[in-house]
Amino acid sequence: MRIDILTLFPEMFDGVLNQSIIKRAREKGHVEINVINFRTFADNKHQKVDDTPYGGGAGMVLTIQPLVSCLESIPNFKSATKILTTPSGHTYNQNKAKSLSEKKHLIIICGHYEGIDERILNYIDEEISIGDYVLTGGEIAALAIIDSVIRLIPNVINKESITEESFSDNLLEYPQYTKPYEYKGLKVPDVLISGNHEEIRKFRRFEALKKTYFRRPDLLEKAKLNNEDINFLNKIKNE
Ligand code: 6GU
Repeated sequence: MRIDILTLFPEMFDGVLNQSIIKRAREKGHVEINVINFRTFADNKHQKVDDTPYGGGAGMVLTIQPLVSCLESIPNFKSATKILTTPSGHTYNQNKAKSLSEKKHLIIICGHYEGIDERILNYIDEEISIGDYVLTGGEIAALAIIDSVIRLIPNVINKESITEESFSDNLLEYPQYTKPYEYKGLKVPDVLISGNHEEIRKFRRFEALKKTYFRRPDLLEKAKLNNEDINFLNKIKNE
C-alpha cells in the first residue's frame, strides 16, 4: 500500500510513523508513506494557503489551489482513495479500517476546523471523522486512521491478534492476566491456571459478553450470538 498525507504540519507525523509496528511495516515494504507539506504548492509569493471566508465570519478558510496542485503532483492520484479528515465526516470504525486496508493507494488530506473551501469535495472520495469531539486539526485523526489501517495489512501483525481483538466480532475483548499470579493481594482468576481449555474458553467468552453488555450494549445488537452466548447473557442480566 501507498499512503500520501497532505498536511501543513509534517513534523507532527515524524514520531508516530517512525516507531514500533508502523516503522517495521515501512521497513519491510508493506507500506510506503509520504508526508507532503501542501504549502509548498501554493502559487503565490508568500506561500499563503488560507483566506477570509466569502460571506464573512470568523477564522480563515484553506484555499483550494495548493491542495489541488499538491494532489495533482501525486502519481496516479486519480485512482487513489482520497480522504478528507473533518469533524463533519462519517464516523470512523473498525469496518472502515478494514475496507481501507484493502486499498492500494490512500491519500489523506488533513483538514482544519475553521474549514476548507467546499469545492475540495469534488476531488475527494470520503470525509472521515474519528469521533464526536473537536481536534485542532486533522493530523491526529489522520494518524489514527493510518495506524488502524496499517496493522490490518496482511503480514504486518499476526492473524490471531486481529481475529481475537475487540470489535472484530462486535464484542469487546476478554480480560488478560500475566505473571505474577498474585500482586499485592490481587490474584489471577483460578480458571486460567486450571489447564482446562474448555473452561477457559467459556470464562473468556462470558467475560467478553459481560463487558460488552455493560459498556457497549450497542455492539451486542450487531454481534453474532450462539445459544451458549444467549444463555450467558441471560445469566449476566440476572446477576
Ligand atoms: Cl477528522 N478533525 C478534527 N479537527 N476534529 C475531529 C476529527 C477530525 N474527528 C474528530 N474530531
